[in-house]
Amino acid sequence: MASKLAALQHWVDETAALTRPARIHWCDGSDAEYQALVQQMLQNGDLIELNQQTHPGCYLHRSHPSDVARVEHLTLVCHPQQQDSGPNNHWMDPAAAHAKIDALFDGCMEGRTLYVIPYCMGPIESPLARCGVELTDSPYVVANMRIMTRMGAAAQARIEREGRFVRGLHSIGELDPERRFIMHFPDELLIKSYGSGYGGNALLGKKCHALRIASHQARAEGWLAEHMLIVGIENPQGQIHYIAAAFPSACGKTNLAMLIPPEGYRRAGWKVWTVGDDICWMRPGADGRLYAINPEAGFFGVAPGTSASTNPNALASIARDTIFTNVAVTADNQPWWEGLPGTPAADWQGRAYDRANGPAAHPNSRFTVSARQCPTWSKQAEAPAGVPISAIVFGGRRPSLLPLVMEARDWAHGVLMGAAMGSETTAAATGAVGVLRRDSMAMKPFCGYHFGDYFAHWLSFDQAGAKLPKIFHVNWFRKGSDGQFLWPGFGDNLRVLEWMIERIEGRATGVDTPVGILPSEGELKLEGLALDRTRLDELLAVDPDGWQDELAAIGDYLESFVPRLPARLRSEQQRVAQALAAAQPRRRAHAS
Ligand code: GTP
Ligand code: SPV
Ligand code: MN
Repeated sequence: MASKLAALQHWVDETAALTRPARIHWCDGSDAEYQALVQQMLQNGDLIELNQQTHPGCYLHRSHPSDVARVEHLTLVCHPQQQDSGPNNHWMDPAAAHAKIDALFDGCMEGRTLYVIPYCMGPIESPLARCGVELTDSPYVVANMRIMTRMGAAAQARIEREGRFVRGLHSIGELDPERRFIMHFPDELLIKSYGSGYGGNALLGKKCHALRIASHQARAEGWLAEHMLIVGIENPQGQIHYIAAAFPSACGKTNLAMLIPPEGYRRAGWKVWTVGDDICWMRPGADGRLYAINPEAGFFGVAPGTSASTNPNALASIARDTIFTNVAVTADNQPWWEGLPGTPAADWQGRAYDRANGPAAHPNSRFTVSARQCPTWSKQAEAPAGVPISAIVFGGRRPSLLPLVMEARDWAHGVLMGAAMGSETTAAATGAVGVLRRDSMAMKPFCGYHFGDYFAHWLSFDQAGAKLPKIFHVNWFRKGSDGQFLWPGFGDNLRVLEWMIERIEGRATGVDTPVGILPSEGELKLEGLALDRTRLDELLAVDPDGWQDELAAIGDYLESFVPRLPARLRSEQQRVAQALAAAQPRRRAHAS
């Protein structure tokens, strides 16, 4: 008996009877265990040693070429009633889903080891943290979970104390896309994932638990589980504002969380502290403010584009003890991706590099690294009570229309901004890249229940006594007529965050428009930035016709959640649409 908790022991026994592993290993989370796993994977080819002089403790994993990203069409949220999963999720009847996936699990671990991974999402002493256990036959998953979560003996002790945990069963199966499912059973606090070894499909503590299952729990318990970074902005007086920001996958969360201030800001004494780069759990505290923890302990970050000019903090973090997945390598066996200096010798599939084969590193190639290795890792990231949130930011890749920044007039307007979010798709999920789609609160692939109920849950935080954060919307990705990004982005995004803080502290007035409050003349600090006036005007322009079309499209989108669409959200959309129409009757005929 390896667990004192009957429910845990029973589930492990039952799973072993189904999957028939050759042996069972209970993970303790120790260094020795991690090193032994690495040695085993170096021998069986799951890991390839990188240059240990330049990158000590760094290894490369090449996943199956058909298994390189999340697979949304194979990801199911199985509530007993289909309508509870909503049009935002794929659904299967739970009994049918269990039967289908259990048939795949039948005998799938023969000759293999079943690893039992107890883990805690959040600081181990935090009342906001939640625990889970993942059962997997993948040592790569174990090694990644060790970096990404508080994994091992301490988590198991908490689980045995609390008696309640999220169950996640995973097997790489045959890595056959035809035999691949990522299934969620929120009522049972249960995840079953088969046939993928990649990222969010396989590291079940991450998107499956900390977002899909947790969002369902959070709704029942009065908190929020969100696809957000958490960053602390310290001004020269030493005051820190914590900001949570939701951007869809591969739209800039890791980069904003690790931002390095522009030169002038650094000299003035501004500092940036990283609390989280992907997931945020928050709940109202006794003082009415929202308090947030990062449930993760590491970063599973996008490699391409990470460089000394864009994200030096990430680059410093991954100089040692990092697992790289699907990056390229140089002739002297250093990890390489597009955006780094030097040249690749072999691409992400291990072929001699040939530009005819596309990028050397897969566009969704990643690094897995402990958050403790980040130079700007915040001490408050370990605080059991979490950090108070001053602002919530929504944003996405919008080549046109959406201004650099705008502020919601109140909570309901902010919820509308979040619900209406759109972004061009990226390589983080399989499918077409660069297609504009609605991605409410960056949660389209991750909300474990009906979006209509989710919007209502967001609205419900607006209660007497609540001291809610201000809500903003940003767009770092607006393009000019030359097709280039108008805004420099990265470190310069601090200029936008500073304006938000000025608004929070009541020092900036902003200018009211029908779509939100924008910086007024001179309020965005642009010293040291070579941004000409016409580009700035374009970045902050509000095109009334374009916005009327946008509000109509938002209205249509919201209708898709009827009958669960909250009336308050629809009335908010109508309010903005009417304000736009009143401010500027249409100039051009509607060409449709
Ligand atoms: P997930 O881990 O998939 O959730 O992604 P993420 O939201 O953390 O995105 P990340 O910060 O890894 O950025 C993804 C890509 O966007 C990288 O190639 C970045 O270089 C690029 N990027 C990030 N911030 C900016 C920005 O401010 N401007 C521009 N132009 N590109 C950016
Ligand atoms: C994302 O796609 O938003 C990620 C990577 O952060 S994954 O862990 O694969 O979900
Ligand atoms: Mn993400």
